[in-house]
Amino acid sequence: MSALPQRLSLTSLDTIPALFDTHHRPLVEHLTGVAETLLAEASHDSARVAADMGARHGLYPYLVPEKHGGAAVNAPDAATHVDVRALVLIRDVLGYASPLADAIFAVQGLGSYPIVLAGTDAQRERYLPAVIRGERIAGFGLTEPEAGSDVASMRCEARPDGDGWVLEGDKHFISNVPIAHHHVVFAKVAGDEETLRRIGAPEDPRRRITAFVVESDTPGLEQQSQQLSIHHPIGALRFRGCRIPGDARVGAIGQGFKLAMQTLDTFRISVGAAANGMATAALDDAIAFVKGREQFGKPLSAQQMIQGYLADMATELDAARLLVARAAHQKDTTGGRASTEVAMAKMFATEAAQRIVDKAVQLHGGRGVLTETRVENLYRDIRPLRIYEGTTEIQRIIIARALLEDR
Ligand code: COS
Repeated sequence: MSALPQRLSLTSLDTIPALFDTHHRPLVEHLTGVAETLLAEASHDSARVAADMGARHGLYPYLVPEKHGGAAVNAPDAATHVDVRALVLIRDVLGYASPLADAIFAVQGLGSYPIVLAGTDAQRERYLPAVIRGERIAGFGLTEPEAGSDVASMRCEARPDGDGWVLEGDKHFISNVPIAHHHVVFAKVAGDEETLRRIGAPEDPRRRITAFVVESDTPGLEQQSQQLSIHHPIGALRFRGCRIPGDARVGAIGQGFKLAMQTLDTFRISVGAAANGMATAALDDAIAFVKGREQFGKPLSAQQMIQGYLADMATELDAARLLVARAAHQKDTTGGRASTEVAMAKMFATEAAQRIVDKAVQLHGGRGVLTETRVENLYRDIRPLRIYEGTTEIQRIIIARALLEDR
């Protein structure tokens, strides 16, 4: 496994210090040690081991605001905002050192943030301290077989039943499925007209999406693993007459769509950061390889076409880091929506990282497609980032809508 390169200290904090705060500096120092440990550990294929890393290295507290016992320091609203720049720094380093630990960390955040935003005091007390300690691993149940990008078309239903709810429907591509202790699940409240009126459900069915927190071992919930081409815990949730208590609802009836969007708005930035970390790893390995490999009587690194590749890779990586840091800074300092900046950062960084990793594979020649080579692993690891938490195409829609609305 590669040693920690000098370049890792060039996370966005060093590239653009003006966009970070003084309290981010000790975090980066801590993360350098974390990266060294992760790189030294041989096994990166056990989801449970990777999930423990977030707790062992004190990273999960950054998913929860200080006010609720976490480490996320943030100015605009200490109760509900997480420190997005800290998340960006963490995922940059995790993306570099362990894409598996990175993915689990991210979903731990997605599956907790709706509770941070809209949970009751009792829900926050029950879930957040355990999430911080890593005693609970969280999932985020949004995507369905027939509702991916079009979230509002989801079919999963929650029917009022006595003092609780009954969930019916299917979710898939739900990360952390085999290891999650609970999932924040989004479903449309349903029932006859009288019931819907009684519970105050909105008339438009697309606006009835509501969030619930569901224990993984609830009777009527079946979890099935799905196999990806990378090491990543993921699977499906099947709800069949799954009864959950009334206090499992997170936020108001019909608030679910916005809760999901607010959560994505916060965490999508960090997908860009993870992409930057993976791209950094690819660039490091490419540089090391071309310096050592001789063809036509001189090292590849002495050949201008190869130098051109490296220059393009490094420039794209820096541009991606700038966009990610800008979006994170905007989110941290205004506290409001930053959907356009977030979408630009997510789209550009993940697309750029794909190009960077691809070039790194090309520079390695045949060795680039050997499964034992890190760039080959990265080639598969980077691919889902252009899809999950909103595809590149969805990010373009968000950016274009804002442009058209503004002018
Ligand atoms: N924060 C807060 N509110 C938001 C929001 C955000 N980021 N984005 C949208 N909303 C609000 C809108 O303001 C609107 O509110 P009003 O009806 O009160 O005006 C409401 O939510 C509906 O928004 P919109 O009309 O834009 O919804 P669409 O159904 O057109 O969907 C997209 C918008 C496509 C952007 C959304 O469905 C999306 O992000 N899809 C991708 C889903 C995704 O990332 N899936 C991956 C799952 S996790 S791996």
